[in-house]
Amino acid sequence: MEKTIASISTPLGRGAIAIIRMSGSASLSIAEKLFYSTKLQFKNIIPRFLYLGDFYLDENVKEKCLMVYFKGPNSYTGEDMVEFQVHGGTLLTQKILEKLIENGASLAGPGEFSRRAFENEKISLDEAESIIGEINAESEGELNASLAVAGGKLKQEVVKIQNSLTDALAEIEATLDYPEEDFEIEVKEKIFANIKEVKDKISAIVNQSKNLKYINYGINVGIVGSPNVGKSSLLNAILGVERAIVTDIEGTTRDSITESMDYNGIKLNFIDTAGIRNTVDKVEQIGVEKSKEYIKSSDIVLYVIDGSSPLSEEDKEVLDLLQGQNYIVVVNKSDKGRVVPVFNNEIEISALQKFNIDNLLKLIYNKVITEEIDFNKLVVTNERQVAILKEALEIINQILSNKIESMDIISMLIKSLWQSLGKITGQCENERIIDVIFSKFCLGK
Ligand SMILES: Nc1nc2c(ncn2[C@@H]2O[C@H](COP(=O)(O)OP(=O)(O)OP(=O)(O)O)[C@@H](O)[C@H]2O)c(=O)[nH]1
Ligand SMILES: [Mg+2]
Repeated sequence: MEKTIASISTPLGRGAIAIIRMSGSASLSIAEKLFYSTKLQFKNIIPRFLYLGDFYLDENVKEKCLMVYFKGPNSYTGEDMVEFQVHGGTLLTQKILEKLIENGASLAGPGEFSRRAFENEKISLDEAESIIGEINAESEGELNASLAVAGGKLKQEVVKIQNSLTDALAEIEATLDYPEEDFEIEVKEKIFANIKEVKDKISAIVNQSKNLKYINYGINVGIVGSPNVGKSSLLNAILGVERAIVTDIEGTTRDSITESMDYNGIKLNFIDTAGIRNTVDKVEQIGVEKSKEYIKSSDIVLYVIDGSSPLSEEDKEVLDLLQGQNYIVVVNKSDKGRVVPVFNNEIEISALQKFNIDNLLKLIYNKVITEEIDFNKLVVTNERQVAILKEALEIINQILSNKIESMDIISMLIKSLWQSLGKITGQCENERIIDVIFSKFCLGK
């Protein structure tokens, strides 16, 4: 018999309420030894009803709390479950957990509740993964994408595709019974049309997920330029708070500062850097080196210049460093008039007067997100799932390549396509990969 597991499911630390839960066939009998409520007879317990009572930590020490029982299979894990809602506090929750373990429960490992949910077919593998995505989501886009997958949108799509592949396999079987030439050609055409449709569906999902890196981690935007052009002022104008120190002294910013904001569901991570110039100051030198590194590692660079005075030698040096990078020329201090020439791919702003900042954000977004993201469609943000979809596309291309004549080979490839897709939902994924996936969960989930 499977062990009954227990864990604290809310974050550790002080909070108004903490939840400790158990899953497994002994849940109720363990609870019976420790929880007492005048309203409750355990043999007549009503599932999903919240009972107020006392949890006995000791013969004389009790803690008022709420208890709820979920009768399997109607629970998160599919097993019998009991949850206690208690006053938050590290020591108290720890003691309650210890009590459950003393009375027969085992400590749950990370993701063990969700793993049981998967094993009892309450959730598929892609749904489990997107639950991790939801927990870790930092931008609205990432959250929405994860919610859709957790809600079964991807699974439904995969199952639909698999069903049409099963139909194709059945058709192939039929040709083996009727080996006339004409019939075989007819069936082949039908199958190819079917596979092309599958290809379009998968390609659409993969295309939507092109921006996966940006949806998951955001766009890194380096703010670089020579000293005093207004880089830190720009960061502050974007954030709407005085985050970075601004002075009229060259070399004010020495260390880089990163701050993020949400734009259209995508996180923009701005990195204000030290003005690039030759300097004897050791600390500033390190800052300048860092700025140069940020030029290379950013997804897009804002090359800030002071438009009200001619380009300096330093400005030109920075421009040289930008060759080959994705960058926008940000002509700042427009309030003071303009003397610099017009650049390709520029935008005029005033950090001081907060002029044109919204348009700058739009420009950054459009220059990086070249494939429009439609969060109403299915967006897969999990790297493993996208890799499988790409693998499936490769098999499809093999099937559609004109080189294959034999029905046997087509049938074999369709089978491997079917199995490949099964890895998304976990239908035929091996134990080891499943272990890795669930180990990414936090404790108590
Ligand atoms: N008139 C005007 N002044 C600005 C504008 N933006 C920045 N300044 C001024 O320019 C000076 C330098 O601004 P910072 O934001 O510190 O410049 P920085 O590029 O971060 O400078 P370093 O950190 O030294 O590299 C300050 O006196 C700002 O008030 C602007 O749009 N218009
Ligand atoms: Mg600065």
